[in-house]
Amino acid sequence: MKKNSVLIMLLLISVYTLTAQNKNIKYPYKFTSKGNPFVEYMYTADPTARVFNGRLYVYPSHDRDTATWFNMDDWHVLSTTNLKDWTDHGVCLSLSNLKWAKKYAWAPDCVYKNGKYYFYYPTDKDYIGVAIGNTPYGPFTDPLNKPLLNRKTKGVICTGDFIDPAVFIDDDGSAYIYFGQNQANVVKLNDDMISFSDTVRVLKGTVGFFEAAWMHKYKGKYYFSYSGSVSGKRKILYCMSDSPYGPFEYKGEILRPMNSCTNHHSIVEFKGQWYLFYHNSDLYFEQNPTEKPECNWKKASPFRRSICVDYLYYNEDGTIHEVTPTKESVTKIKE
Ligand code: FUB
Repeated sequence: MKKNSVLIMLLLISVYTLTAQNKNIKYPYKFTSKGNPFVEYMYTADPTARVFNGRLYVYPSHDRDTATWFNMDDWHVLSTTNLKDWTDHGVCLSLSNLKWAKKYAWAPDCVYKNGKYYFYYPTDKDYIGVAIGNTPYGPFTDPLNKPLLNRKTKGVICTGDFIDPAVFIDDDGSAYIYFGQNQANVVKLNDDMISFSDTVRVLKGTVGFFEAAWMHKYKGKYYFSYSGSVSGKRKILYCMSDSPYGPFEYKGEILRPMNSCTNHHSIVEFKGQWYLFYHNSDLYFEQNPTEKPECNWKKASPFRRSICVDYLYYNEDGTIHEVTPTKESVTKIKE
């Protein structure tokens, strides 16, 4: 057989494998992680991990099987109690459920407050919406019938895409939403979680911020992490502060550049251990073995990503140890 025919055959097999698996799936769908990336039946990206009632939930975005750009339509929810055995609860929200959003269902977040789950999501590269659910896996419905925030909201500075909301709830119950590209914006949410009276501010002290805002707290300090670069390719970087508003002090790198070109993460503590969730294009490259497994914006790989999880450790002084991505992923938590 000629080399070209072999290549075409390999390509067809890989496309068929993903789409065929997808078509037969009935939700909730249970699967076991075989290592990183841990979701193999569809492409997933931008994983936000949250813990509700002793169960870890992941809210990824969903890259299409045949994507050649970030044309994403819906969001799934996955959950686990041991990081090995997972349930995909299916689609929790779709662009088709939103009257005002047309395209680009990108990186979401979900938090719990006052008996409800609040799902925050960007669309159209211009809007950030909020939807409410009674369970962590939805279904979520839009209470506002309009975006919560947009790039023209007073105080917003956004010279790039208006995307990537991440909500942080402090120990006193105050909730802050971080978002943006090129500039990291923040605004405190009202107690209803679907409005704000505070002014939007731009965080001071971040270095090389691009996108993928994430805030977490450890031993009384505020850690703002994000995809960005000091020079060269996008890494996961972080800085620290004594306040959720900053000013921040830049601390360094958490994760090296990924073969997916984009880098997007979340940091979560679950059953006494800290984890870094992130994405790469390893599944795509396994399915397309003739392609070089490196970032290439001219190929489909940046748009067919897959989520991973590895351990995250702190140093004695509270700084974060750089995470080494593994194929093995994490081990099953004993229950
Ligand atoms: O998934 C679409 C976009 O790619 C996200 O919003 C960015 O953070 C990047 O991962």
